[in-house]
Amino acid sequence: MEVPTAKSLDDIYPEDAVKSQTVRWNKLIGRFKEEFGKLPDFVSRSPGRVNIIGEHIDYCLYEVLPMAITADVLLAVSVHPQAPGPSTIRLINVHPQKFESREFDIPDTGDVHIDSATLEWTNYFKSGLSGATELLRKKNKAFQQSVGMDILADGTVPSGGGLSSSAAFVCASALAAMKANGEDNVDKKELVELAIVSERAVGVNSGGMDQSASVFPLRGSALYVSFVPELSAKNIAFPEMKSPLVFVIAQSFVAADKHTTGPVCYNLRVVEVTLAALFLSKIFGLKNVPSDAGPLGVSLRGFHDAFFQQKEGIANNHHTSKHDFQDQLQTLVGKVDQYLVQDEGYTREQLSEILQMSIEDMESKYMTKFPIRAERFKLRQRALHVFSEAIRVLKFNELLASPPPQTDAENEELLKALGELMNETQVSCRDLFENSCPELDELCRLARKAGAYGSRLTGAGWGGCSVHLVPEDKVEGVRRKWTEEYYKTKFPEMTAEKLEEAVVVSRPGSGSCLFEVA
Ligand code: NG1
Ligand code: MG
Repeated sequence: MEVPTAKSLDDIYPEDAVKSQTVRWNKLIGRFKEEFGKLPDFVSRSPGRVNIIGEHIDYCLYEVLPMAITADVLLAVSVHPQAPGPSTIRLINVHPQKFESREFDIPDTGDVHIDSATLEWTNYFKSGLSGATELLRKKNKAFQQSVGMDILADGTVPSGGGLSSSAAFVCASALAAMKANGEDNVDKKELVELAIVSERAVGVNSGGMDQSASVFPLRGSALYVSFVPELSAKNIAFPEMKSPLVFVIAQSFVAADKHTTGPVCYNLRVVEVTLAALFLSKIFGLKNVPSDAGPLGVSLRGFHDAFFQQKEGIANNHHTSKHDFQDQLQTLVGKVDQYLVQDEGYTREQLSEILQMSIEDMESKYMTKFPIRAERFKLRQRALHVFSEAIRVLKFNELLASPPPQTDAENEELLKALGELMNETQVSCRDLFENSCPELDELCRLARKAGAYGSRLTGAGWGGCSVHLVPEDKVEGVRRKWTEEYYKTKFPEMTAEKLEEAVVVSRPGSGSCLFEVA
């Protein structure tokens, strides 16, 4: 499937957003003309996402269920004519005080240099550009170097907020670079795959959920993303319901910046689940745990499939029915409980002994590319979270696929069941994966008190955003509760404008697209 070229903003946004988006897009084009003295050739757009369920399991290669939101990144682009010598990229942001204008050259070799040690907004552009360059080279041996571009960027996805501004930026950038270099029909899957690898170049050992959720979605659907046997995504329409599903997103305003906290938060978790996969494979004497697409080359899903292959002779576990797959996961929860017994975590020495691998080897293989800091590795808790979360995604998906409720009671029952799964995720994140924080816990508690069916953190956690399944008639009540008991109490100085941004009711939006201007 190809990235679509939108003809009007009605193709891109939910009905109620088109008016305000028209104002924004016109402003963007006007500003572009002021800055660069001409019209852009096209606009490349990619949205942020909210993850409905399936947290921190994408990089373990288990299915997840995010949806695209309306907030997005727009890149208005004018392409320079091809010329010998270095090509120049000029990048301006509509908020130049926050994101300074930059200019850089791409040398004749075509290679794009990224200094991932610095937190710099244009790194995300460079990473998309560099990924696109590589893909274009693969497709056309003669391709070497990207053309130059003038770009004006406008992003409405809050950064560091768990709504994946980074993936939106990388996907929009890669798409812009493909288009600028003459690729009119960009394949969605190719774009996602290149964006996943590109974003790792910026220093985070990420999974593939965000890029999938930014590119693939069709408006009105959630996205069921699978990573095995290969990356694929299925749009899941929400069931027709008398009182529809409403997801409310609330910011904690605790900044969660993965580049600073990576070594003790996100990147550490990636290492822990990898070590858990190695540990379990060793304990069960698995011979064929294949290396896979997980960020460190070994995943809990890889262990899972190898376990059932060796124990039960199931060669292609991805053909196993969802029901049996759930049973397998339940079995694995039991195995972890029985064999990964150390609540206090495992030291490097203990792991080295169990894995029969020297500490130096272990460190150089798994802890060097993305450095981490830890004395003990809580494999038990992390693996319990991953397997149980994978079960919850399957259950949630099953509920969405159930026949539409006919009566009010059935409607209520479905909403409650969905909400309950989200609540269980929050408990698991808080207690087992330890990626929540008191502020996120508090937002969830308040929402449930005001009538939310389900409440949990969304995205990486340790701050950032939360997502809540709320009955339509209780949305205002929940908002009031947060305003009074969280935002105003915790941030008494907060401006009305910022408060306005804190809570967003989001409908499932559409994925990446291009828009031709000239
Ligand atoms: P955020 O921090 O919300 O962009 C991150 C990862 C995802 C996924 C979630 C946790 C990146 C780009 N994204 O999302 O792949 O692992 O955390 O479920 O690092
Ligand atoms: Mg991100």
